[in-house]
Amino acid sequence: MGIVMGSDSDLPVMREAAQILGELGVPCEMVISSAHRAPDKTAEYARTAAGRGLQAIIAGAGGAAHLPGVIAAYTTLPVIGVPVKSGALNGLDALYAIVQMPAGVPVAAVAINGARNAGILAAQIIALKDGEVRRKLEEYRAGLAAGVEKKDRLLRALGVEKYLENRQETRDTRQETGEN
Ligand code: RP5
Repeated sequence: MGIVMGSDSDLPVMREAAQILGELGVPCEMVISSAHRAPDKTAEYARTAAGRGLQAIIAGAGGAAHLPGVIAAYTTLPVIGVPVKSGALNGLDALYAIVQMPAGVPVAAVAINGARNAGILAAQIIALKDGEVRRKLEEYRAGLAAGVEKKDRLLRALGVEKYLENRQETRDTRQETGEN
């Protein structure tokens, strides 16, 4: 899997794609390129991606976010675009730039800063032909369902007020210990 970003300032967001892909057992490479500042490098990366065995590309950029679209123009691999929140328009500029591709050259856009979902969607593409990744995705989904079940049980046990107090305390502890 290729994860490309327009600048190192996108890295804190884009590493979430790499993290979930790692958990799902999909190897990936991370690359900084730019549709505007390094157009030749971007074109070369996209042109050679399929030949190097990549099966999809995740591309994240902020502002005038042309990186995913330009990559999509140079390859028929599926491209997943991540609008990165940056600058005065808070990511809306990047979202519109990524989602409004002309007919014929699609980019699958995820939410602003939605790099984790980009990783999961990329893994789902890989899972079409890779049973082990599919199994890990199923496990991941089961974990999500178990998380909802746990919260539901706790809400029933504590009631609304105590649940919210407990939730706030958990958040405060997470912030203190630097956990997400
Ligand atoms: C975009 O411009 C990048 O993807 C980044 O999100 C934004 C700002 O880049 P830097 O000025 O931080 O390098 O091309």
